[in-house]
Amino acid sequence: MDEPADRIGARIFSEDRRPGGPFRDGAFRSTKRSERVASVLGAALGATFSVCLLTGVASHYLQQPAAWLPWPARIAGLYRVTQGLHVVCGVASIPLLAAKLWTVYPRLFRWPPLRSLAHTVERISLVPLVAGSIFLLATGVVNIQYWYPFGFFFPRAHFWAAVLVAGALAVHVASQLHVARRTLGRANRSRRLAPDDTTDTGALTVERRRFIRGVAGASGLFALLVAGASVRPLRSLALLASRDPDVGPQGFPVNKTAASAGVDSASTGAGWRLQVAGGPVPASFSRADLLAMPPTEAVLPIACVEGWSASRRWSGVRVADLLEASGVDLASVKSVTFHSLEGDGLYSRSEHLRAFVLAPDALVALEVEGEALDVDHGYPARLVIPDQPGVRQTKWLSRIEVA
Ligand SMILES: Nc1nc2c(c(=O)[nH]1)N[C@H]1C(S)=C(S)[C@@H](COP(=O)(O)O)O[C@H]1N2
Ligand SMILES: [Mo]
Repeated sequence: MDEPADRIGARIFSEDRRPGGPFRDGAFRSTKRSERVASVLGAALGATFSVCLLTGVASHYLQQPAAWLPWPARIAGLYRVTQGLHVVCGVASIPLLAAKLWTVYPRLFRWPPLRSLAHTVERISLVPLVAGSIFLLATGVVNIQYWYPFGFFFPRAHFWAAVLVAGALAVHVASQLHVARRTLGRANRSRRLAPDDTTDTGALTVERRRFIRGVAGASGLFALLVAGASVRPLRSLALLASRDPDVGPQGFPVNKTAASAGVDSASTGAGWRLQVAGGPVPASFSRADLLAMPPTEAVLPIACVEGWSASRRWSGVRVADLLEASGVDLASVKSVTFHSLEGDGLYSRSEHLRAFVLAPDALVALEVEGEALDVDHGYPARLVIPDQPGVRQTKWLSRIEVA
């Protein structure tokens, strides 16, 4: 695999300048390492990272949707699946990345360290690749724990780190594809070496197979530790998940309580009104007015970006019906913004495109599972829309504005 250094490289990194320590020949002796082990782990990481990238881009888009890009707004559970996969694949990547780094880090101490321009570019791209990947997994894990020890805004930092990693990964894959082809090829698959063979070839010893199986097992176990946050039968295994989808007021989780949002009983009491701006004159509805309108029922999930999700039967007034009752011309609606009593929190309002908000199941919900909403779930009224992230299912509605 080590091609000879080009001429300049050979002069700078001559053999008699080779440092000792980890740079000496045979400094790393574990027989678990080989190019094939690195390739197998790389391929597995390629798969989990690709799922994370696609589902991450989807989540990013849904949090700031653009009208020019259509999205299947009526598959109610789609975001639940994509975001669940995002978190599960991210967590499953942790053992894979750790094993991959352990397998390849001795290469940092090869001599000569830089062999050619192409080799130098490939080495440099490893810095954003490794640092970015660790950053993504670390910030993702603390985020699903609702722990924000860092000063930056998580979604933006996570997004830009992903852009960086995707670019560095493209360089890495392009430069390493020939190695993967060779080591994962048919000839190598059937070649086996004696257990103590330390040559860095593609072939697998018994020990290397066991190592890969162990890493795969650890990765599967990590996935199980969070999957239960959205897959109900796995709830009891979800030790790493910060929410149990069946625990909370009315039997499902709450991210922000009314008290922590500064929503008190004075503002949700008899004087509460839902204002609708966008018709010929501003409209206003009490909770009794809304309850008197034709009710619509829908089974929809709350799918939090943090990976937990819970599907419930909601009942309330269809957003389209409410707008019509307020005199809004539905044909000209482009987007609708929902404001909360919460005031000026990060999630105190949400703007939704026409396709989402006029869906037949898009509700101003008043009840869940046949009971009036708990105040922590958004009483007197909350938004519940198909295929939208939880952060955009605004609770404690106060005002609706049509654009
Ligand atoms: N006004 C307001 N609405 C909000 C939030 C908030 O902080 N303020 N949190 C959102 C988030 S992040 C989620 S996941 C859902 C959770 O809804 P639940 O508490 O009823 O489960 O509410 C959303 N609605
Ligand atoms: Mo959320």
